[in-house]
Amino acid sequence: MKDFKDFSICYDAQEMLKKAENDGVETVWDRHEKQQPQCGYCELGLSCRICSMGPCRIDPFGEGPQKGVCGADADIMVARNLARMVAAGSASHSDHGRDLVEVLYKVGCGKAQGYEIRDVEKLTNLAKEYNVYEDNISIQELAKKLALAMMEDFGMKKERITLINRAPAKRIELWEKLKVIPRGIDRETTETMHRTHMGVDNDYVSLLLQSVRNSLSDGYGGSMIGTEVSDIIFGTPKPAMSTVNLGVLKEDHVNILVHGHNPVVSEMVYLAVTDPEMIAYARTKGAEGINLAGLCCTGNELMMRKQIPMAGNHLMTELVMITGVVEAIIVDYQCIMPSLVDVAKCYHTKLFSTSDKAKFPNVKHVEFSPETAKEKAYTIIKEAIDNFTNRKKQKVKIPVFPVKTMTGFSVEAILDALGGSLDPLIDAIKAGKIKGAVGVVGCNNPKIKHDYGHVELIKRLIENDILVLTTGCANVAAGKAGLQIPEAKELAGPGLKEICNSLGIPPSLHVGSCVDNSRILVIACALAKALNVDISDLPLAGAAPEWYSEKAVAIGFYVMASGIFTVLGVMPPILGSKNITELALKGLNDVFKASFAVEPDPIKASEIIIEHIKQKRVALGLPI
Ligand code: SF4
Ligand code: MSK
Repeated sequence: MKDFKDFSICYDAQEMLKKAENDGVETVWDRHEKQQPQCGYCELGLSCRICSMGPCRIDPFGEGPQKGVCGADADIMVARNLARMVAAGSASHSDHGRDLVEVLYKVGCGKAQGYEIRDVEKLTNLAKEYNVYEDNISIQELAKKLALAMMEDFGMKKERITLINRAPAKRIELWEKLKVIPRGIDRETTETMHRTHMGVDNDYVSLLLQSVRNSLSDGYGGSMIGTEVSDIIFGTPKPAMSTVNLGVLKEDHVNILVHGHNPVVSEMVYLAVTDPEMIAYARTKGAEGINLAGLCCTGNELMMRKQIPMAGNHLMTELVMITGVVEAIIVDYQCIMPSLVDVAKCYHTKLFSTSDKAKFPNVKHVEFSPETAKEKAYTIIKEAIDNFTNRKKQKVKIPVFPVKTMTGFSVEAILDALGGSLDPLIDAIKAGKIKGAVGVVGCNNPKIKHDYGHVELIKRLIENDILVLTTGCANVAAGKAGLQIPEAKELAGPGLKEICNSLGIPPSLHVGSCVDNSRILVIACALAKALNVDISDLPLAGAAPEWYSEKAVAIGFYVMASGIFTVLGVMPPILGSKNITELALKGLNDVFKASFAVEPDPIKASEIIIEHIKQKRVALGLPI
């Protein structure tokens, strides 16, 4: 008998896993088990299939081949594989950012029905930052100008991307010395792919430096643009309450879920489900109304701005359908497991794909573009409503009641909560009330007990007076565990509790989706500038306790390269190269003044982070 408590700490997940077994539905955990043992060469980074002289592998025990057919050794193989992960991750975030810039441009041209400029102040500020501001032109014209200027960041017209200038002077100086300032967002990804072709860059250090440059083109480029333009078009998030877990689904409503990363589609879906005519139509089918909920980062985007409830994170995306009450899942792109199509077949759920970049066999594809998004959203919602009558009562089970969670902590919202400046936060850090801050980010991975890594780490950090900022799937874990409501201050150490009390904030803040890690960068840069130090001097750390995605590798690289020590819960495929392992875990400190640690046990990870923060405080002459 399987004990599903070994799979997830969440009761809703455990109950749905039991039901999956009864319903004969295969899940990500089943497939993970069937894959055991996973390939040891690949785990170590010691396999290569870059060219057709291969595939090749290197024997880690020194008995078999030590070089690929082309002569690539372990260092080259590991570095190339890692670099390609960074390139894929950066490309994903950056292509998402580009889609938003295109919407901004079409809003400027008056061709994007349903979309508008919601944050004029941010538009104006960014136009100034991009040096394209004119005060005698319309908002629409300004949107167009900014979009065109941002598009240039993607190409090779420039020496450096614009928003890299947000970093403190000392960091920029270091990046200049190391020649890792990104020149163009697309350019760096292309160059990484070029360098990792057989017979181009055969020096592992050089490959890793390019990986850093590529990742910075994501963090201060594609992702940062993605966040800023989303705020301009959809509104800059403000703190507000919402709900989370499978209990957000409603038995008497048409349940529609949005999944993926890009808010371009989901915002139009939101518009359609709140239309009284559509609600009236749902009533004609016997439903009380329409219930929209989110999954993964599209869910985060909607929750941050519209307080739409969150059904679950990465490992919940199959389980959500096992409730038997989901009429439709509308997906955009990224982190959408192909298996969703098989799970949907076991229930009445209809899947809809919306991007030509992310299609699924046998799934209805409704192509969204800024020009047609609104009408397409209505088409899908109508079909979802029609599907309500196909629901099978005997298959329905919603295992929990929803829990409250707080959302909306954009940089602007954090500044507002602090009274308009970072000074109260700096004073609290100086006085030791807040010992430091940690970004806990990233996915779920069946290699780690679902949500255990996130929740245990966050609990330990906040009880040690460390403020936590969460993004991506970590938000959902923290929210479900009740760590993101102001009442969670009771779980915090005395200093952090006092600050949370006076500001009315939780000790763990929902900062947004995966691209919104850029918000954490902005805060780190602003703190360093305010104190006239480098980011690496600050008592900060990053953690990705349950990461799975190539995007997380890109994030890890740009966070480390920004000077922030980063702890990973899952080992990246680097152990096959002693040189690269040594560099990642230690040597990077001499180059970037930050490095990585890998620790799957969240309690031990918290101890490593707490010690790191202590050391940074001592170096700054602050009380510990
Ligand atoms: Fe083998 Fe070299 Fe080709 Fe990789 S690039 S598959 S190591 S021959
Ligand atoms: S959704 S990248 S599983 S955080 Fe951003 Fe979650 Fe990771 Fe996808």
